[in-house]
Amino acid sequence: MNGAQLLVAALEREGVKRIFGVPGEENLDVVEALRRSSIELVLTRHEQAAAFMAATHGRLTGEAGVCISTLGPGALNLTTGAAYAQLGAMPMVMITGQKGVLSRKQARFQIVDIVSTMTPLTKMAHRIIGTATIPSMVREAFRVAQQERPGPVHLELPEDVAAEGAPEVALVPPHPTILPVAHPGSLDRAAEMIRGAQYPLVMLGAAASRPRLADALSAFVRRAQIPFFNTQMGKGSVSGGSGLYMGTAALSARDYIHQAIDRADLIISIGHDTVEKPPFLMGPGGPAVLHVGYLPATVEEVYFPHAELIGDIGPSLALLADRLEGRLPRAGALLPLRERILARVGERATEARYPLTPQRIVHDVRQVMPEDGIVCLDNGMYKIWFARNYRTRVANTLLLDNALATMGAGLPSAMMASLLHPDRRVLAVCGDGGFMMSSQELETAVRLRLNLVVLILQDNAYGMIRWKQAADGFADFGMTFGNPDFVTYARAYGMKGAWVESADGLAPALESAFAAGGMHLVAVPVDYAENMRVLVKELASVRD
Ligand SMILES: Cc1ncc(C[n+]2csc(CCOP(=O)(O)OP(=O)(O)O)c2C)c(N)n1
Ligand SMILES: [Mg+2]
Repeated sequence: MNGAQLLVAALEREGVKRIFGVPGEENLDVVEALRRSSIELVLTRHEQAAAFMAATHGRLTGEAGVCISTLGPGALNLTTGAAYAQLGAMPMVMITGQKGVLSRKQARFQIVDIVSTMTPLTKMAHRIIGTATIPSMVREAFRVAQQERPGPVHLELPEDVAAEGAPEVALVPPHPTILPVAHPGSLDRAAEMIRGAQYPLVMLGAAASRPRLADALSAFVRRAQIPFFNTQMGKGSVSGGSGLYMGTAALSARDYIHQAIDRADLIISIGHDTVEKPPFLMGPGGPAVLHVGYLPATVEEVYFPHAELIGDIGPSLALLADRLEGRLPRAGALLPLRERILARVGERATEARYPLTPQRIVHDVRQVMPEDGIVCLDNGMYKIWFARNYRTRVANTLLLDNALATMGAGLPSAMMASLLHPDRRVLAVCGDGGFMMSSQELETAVRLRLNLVVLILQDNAYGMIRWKQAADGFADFGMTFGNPDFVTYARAYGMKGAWVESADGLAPALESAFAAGGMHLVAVPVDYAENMRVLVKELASVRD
């Protein structure tokens, strides 16, 4: 056995089924070990996409996704994915090659200090310097990546260590961990705060979307009967139909949902992670905030909770509900605002304008997606519209990145969702800018025979920045570009492509793409005039 085989055996022991990446010659021993293993090597066409896919595996399963690259240039291409997983709290293990460490036959060719590069982008970055430590380092990598707050870990395996004969070292088996639950003293204090509130409101943040939490959160909301809203990354974490959903805070202030937030005297903030664009701004004289989290809140200028409930969120909330159930006569005090907020947000959703309005696109997508269908967004203007207007009823069915908010992750994250859930409808929604940052991965998706529909919103521009430019009073300059003919482009990859030709054409185009199965691209022209009309002019009149 050599170091590479020991590494792969340790990965198998962690339950790894797939590794995503682009190998280089420094990884060849690892590739050979993978060939003889149960793990599938999934080649991508850019390392960044491999990292986005591995991170999304971690996000959707709680188990670290794994990606691999060569040294120097390949490893540097993983860095955006590392930051994506770090800010987004997605467990991931990145393995990169390196030249031999015992001799330097190629001098400094391609050598970049990747461990130092990765250190600020990860929870842990280490070079493996001998085969004896491989089992413990792999176990430690997965432990660190997966434990709260989850994130990326980097291991560098130099090619001479990979090729070196490995002694008989036992693998370190993983074991189940049970997290501590909130202390009875803080539970009593939290319950007292909530019982004393006149206008309580629950907020569900990014950590509320951890895959294991959905049932516990839904139970808490059902038992406490306090209305809730969510942050962008907290969408779907409570099963729908509770009648308590008030909206999504896609903007930091002055959206309709802020009418409820501003009236609340207590916000029970569950799983909020301040990597997200603030869902509301704390300031002097605002509501009291009770932070419920796996870890204490980070204190920010705009987020400084007055009390905290720290511990495993699910069981802690069950104990909190024991102290609240049936003892909150004011639980629903903010509910009378609900109808009006949701009605305002839902306005003009069926307008027959062409090019299509963002509201219409969100509406039509919702119509063709079943409750458990997964929509994966890239980053652009439409993200705000989907966050505000798209109603989710199942956890992790609207995957968006409100943390690094990078362009280019929409398609790879949808590919991962489709690999994990081949029997569910999966839709990637991308702008014409973001799509072209990872469009080469269509080849990967076709090769993997995925069932996936990619919807491209075409405005021939970096629309989001163009909107900000206009909203800030700058001249319209420097934000437009040309595009390939997306239908022809899709066909070149062996996929089906369709262009939406009328306002009523989007839903049928998506429906027939899903019905046919396989890889489809649907391109639709979008009219972003609504950005100004709604998000600037109309919302300016919403009470501060
Ligand atoms: C990698 C990266 N580069 C730049 C940005 C800044 N940025 C945010 S949205 C955006 C425009 C997105 O354009 P497009 O994908 O066409 O979506 P649209 O807003 O036009 O719908 C840009 C440039 C970013 N978030 N990520
Ligand atoms: Mg665009």
